Formats: sequence, C-alpha cells, structure tokens
Amino acid sequence: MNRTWWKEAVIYQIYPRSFMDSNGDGIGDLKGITGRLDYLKYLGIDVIWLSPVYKSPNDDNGYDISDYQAIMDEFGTMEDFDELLAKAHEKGIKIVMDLVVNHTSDEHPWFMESRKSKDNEYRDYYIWRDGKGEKTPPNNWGSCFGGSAWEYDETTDMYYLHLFSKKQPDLNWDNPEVRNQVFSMMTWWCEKGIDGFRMDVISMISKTREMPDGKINGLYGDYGPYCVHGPNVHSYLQEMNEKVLSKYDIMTVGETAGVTTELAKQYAGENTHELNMVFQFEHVEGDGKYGKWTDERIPLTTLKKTLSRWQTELYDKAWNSLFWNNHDQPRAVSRFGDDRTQYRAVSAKMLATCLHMMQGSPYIYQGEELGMTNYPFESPADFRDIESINAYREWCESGRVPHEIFWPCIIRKSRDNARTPMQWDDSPQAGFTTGTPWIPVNPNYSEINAKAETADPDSIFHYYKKLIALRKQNPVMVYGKYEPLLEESEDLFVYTRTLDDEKLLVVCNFTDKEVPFTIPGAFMGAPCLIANLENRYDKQNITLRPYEAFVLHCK
Ligand code: TEU
Ligand code: CA
Repeated sequence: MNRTWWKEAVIYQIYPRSFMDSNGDGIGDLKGITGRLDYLKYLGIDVIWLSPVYKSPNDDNGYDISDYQAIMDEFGTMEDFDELLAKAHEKGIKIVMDLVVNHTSDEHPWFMESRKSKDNEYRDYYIWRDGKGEKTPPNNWGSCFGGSAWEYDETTDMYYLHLFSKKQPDLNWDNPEVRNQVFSMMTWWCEKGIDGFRMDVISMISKTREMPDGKINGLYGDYGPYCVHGPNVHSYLQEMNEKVLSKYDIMTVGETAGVTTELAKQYAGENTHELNMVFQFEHVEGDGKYGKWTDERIPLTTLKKTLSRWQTELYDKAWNSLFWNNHDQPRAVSRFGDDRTQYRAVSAKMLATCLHMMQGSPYIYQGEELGMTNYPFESPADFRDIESINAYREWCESGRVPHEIFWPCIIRKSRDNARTPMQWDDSPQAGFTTGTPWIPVNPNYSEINAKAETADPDSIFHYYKKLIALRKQNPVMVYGKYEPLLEESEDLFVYTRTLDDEKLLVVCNFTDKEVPFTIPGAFMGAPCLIANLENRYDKQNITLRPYEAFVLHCK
C-alpha cells in the first residue's frame, strides 16, 4: 500500500458560519477562523476542511453558490481568504475546500442566463425538460429537501431539475462546456495554493438521459437509480483527475451517499485515478423510520458489521474516511455515546478511540473534540435548516405523523444539532460572538467549552490531542490491517490492527454497564497506548467500566 501524507493526516471540519465571529454580526467568518488557528495547531490537526465560503444567497448555508471565485459577503473578502491560507500554511496546516458542483445557486449568472430562453448559450448548462402536461412535472422524483425535484419556470414553460432545493438547480455535466468551466475554476483554486477538495454529492453529477418515474418512497419517487452513481460519473472524475487533480499534490474526498464498498474501490481505488477517498454513509444512514428521521439508536452489532466490512474490503485497495458526525449529522456523543449523564466525557473519549484506531483518515467535526452535544430544541420555530423546516412541514404539519411521534425523531437527527455555535468559553454566547448569533448557542456552554477543556489535562480535548499525536508516532494506526473480534457482542467493539510485527488491540465498551472481558493471550503484558479511565490491563480477565476504552500495543 502506498504511503501518503493524506493517509497519515487528521482532518478538522470547519462550518464557517458557526465557528468564530470576528465582527459581532452573529455570523462566523474567515477572520474568525484565522484568529483561532493556534487552537487548531495546539490540537495537532493537519488539514482543515472548510465548508463552503463562496458567494451564496444562503438558501442552504453556502451549498448554493452564486460565484465560485468570490467569498460570501458575510464571511469576508478574498484578501481574508488569502490571509487565512497563508497563516495556516505558516503553521503547517493545509486547507481543503468544499467543491459544490453538482448544482449552483439559481442566482449564479449561468442559471440566470440559462432560464432566459431556450436558445440562450447557457441553456444547456442545466437540465431542462418539458412537463408531462399542464402543471405536471416531467416525472415523480422528489427532492432531497422535500417537494418535487422539478421546478416549473414560466419564462420558457419548462421544468428544471433540482435534486436539492429549488434554489439549487443541477448542472448538466454531459455538456463538455460545463465540465471545462468547473475544471478551470478548480485549477484557479489550486494555483492559489489550496490543498484539496471535498466534493459535495459528487456521486450525483451524472444523470441517466431517460428520466423515468422512480419507486414511490413517501410522497415522491426515488431518483436514486437514475442520478446516483450515474452512467458517466467515473469517466467525468477520470477526466477531472487528468485535467486538474493529477497536476497538484492535493487530497480529494468525494461525498458519495449510497456508495458501496465495490463502488468505493472504483471512486477511490489505489490506481483508478479518480479520488483519494470517499465518505460513505452506511453507518449513519439507513436507521430511519420516517425517511431519515428516527428516535432509535442503531444496534451495535449492525454498526460494527458495517464499519468492519468497510475496513476489510477496502484494505490495500482503496482508502477509508472515518467520521462519526459532520455538519449534516447530529452530534456524535448524543447519537452513539451518552450526553445525559456523568458519562458524557468518558463516552466521547471512547468514541474517539474507536474511530481513530481504525484504518482511514479521521475527520473531526468542530466541537466534537469538546464533546459538544445535540441542542435541546423546543419547537419547530427553533430550526434554521431548510431540511428540518421542510421535513417538519411535509411529515407533521401535513398530518401524516403526529407531532408527539415525529418530534423526538426530528430533534434527534436535525442537521441544526451540528450547527450551533462553537463553544469557546463561558462568557455570553460562548465567546462565539459579541452580538446575537444566527442560531442559538447550546445552553450547556458554561460547562462544555474550549477554554475549560484546554485547561484540564483530563478533558476530551486533551484526549483527542493525544490520539492525534499517537497517530504521528505509530504507523500501525495508519497502515495496520484490521481484524474484528467478538462480532456478536452488543456491548463491546473490539478489533486488532497488525503491521509487520506490531499489533494493536482496541477495546471499547459502548454501554453504561460493567462488561467482563478476557484479554487475548498475545496481548498479556503489552503496554497500554491510551485509555479513557485508570485501569490495569495486566490481568487476563477484567471488568470494563461503563464506556471504558483502551488500546494495548505489542511489538
Ligand atoms: O449533502 C448531501 C447529502 O447526501 C444529503 O443527503 C445529506 O445527507 C443531507 O444532509 C440529508 O440529510 C451535501 C451537503 O453536505 C449538505 O450540507 C448540502 O445540503 C447538500 O449536499 C446539498 O449541497
Ligand atoms: Ca461575522
């Protein structure tokens, strides 16, 4: 297996709107990020993945871009970006940009032209179709954010496709001009010196030309079989690789919802010349009761089965990304750990151990290193996210599912859980802003904040810092082969990693109970690399305490 810097790196995701506000308008910005680089340096991360900072009307918080080569007014200027990049590089931190090119904003000049007339030179930049009849869209597909995936446009009496909101029209990648525009924009950023791209829903850029109705799922038809991993997606990525990516020493990660291990070996194979790695979502999706909404926890055996399969099948063939949460997912400790009791810190450390010891590049989502939790939403008026707002309307206000049933589901998974401001200290608004934040701060900030945790050597923050440092000293954490143990256990997540003569044993208790465990003979007497509780691992039969995690290292 090739050894590369991006396999060894730890990536930290910043959602700029909620990270740090430098001018008191309540919205995080680029200067705010620059001012906090020392914090990230101290944590020890190698790469920042910056969620979109481009010009945008913010229908979907920057994932609707109206100018790919300008900065969103609220976030600052291109000079602020250049300063952030330069200062990050001075500190040895790389910056990976979010590349959102499945769709643009409807306020992008390309779309404003495209909708003007059927013979406009930008017409074919987007996907236009005739309706099936009066007020009937071309087919039954539903958009990811609710409603039809087609929007009627009066000017030309046709519909355009939007797999997300109607302010996010899908680009037509079959048009070579679109591809060239995107590639030259990417080159422009690479020439600026950025260090890579996280590619938003890149698995959806190629659509089947025939657009038949999809299988009904809820109110609408599923576009999945016709738009996800479509006919030309691999050839377009290979073309992108040849024309742009291969010319720079950058890292690329594709957001590929619905990806299987087989497909991942193509998208991110060691020698397929597409991307470096993909985000797969099997371990955070498929647990839904009403669409993606549910109040249930995924059984540990299911979670392990999924993660183990990715570990084993990609070994030596493709590279994994490791994450528990991001800006679209609820908080890790609330979802997989325990955020309601005295076990919050220990369970957050357990989850970190479990993830960082697997094979792949680990991603930390801002605030995860503090054990930030889901937000205590009280009413639908608390939501800011287009997905949550629309979902409440579509599932609940429509009368399909009663509020009492739907509410626990939506608050458990709302994307807004991840988007509340970063908790810096115990001053008003958690030190995030001197003004009124665009989304409320979690009231637990007086207890959970960066100032308190950086000062406490026993904190979650310091535990992450230690895990990141260990990765630098122990190639077995990066390159070792994964093998699961105790696959049937509903309590323990146990595995080994092996690189030449070195071996790690990783043991994580996912419950709030005491669980007996027998240390495998080969690890008797092996030193402990890291543990989240004080314990002795020199007896063969031990009792794990709630959420205990430890790693033994023999060489
Ligand atoms: O998300 C795409 C995606 O696959 C969605 O299904 C995602 O899981 C969503 O949040 C549904 O719950 C990307 C971005 O990460 C997201 O923030 C954007 O809203 C979306 O694309 C559109 O650009
Ligand atoms: Ca600001």
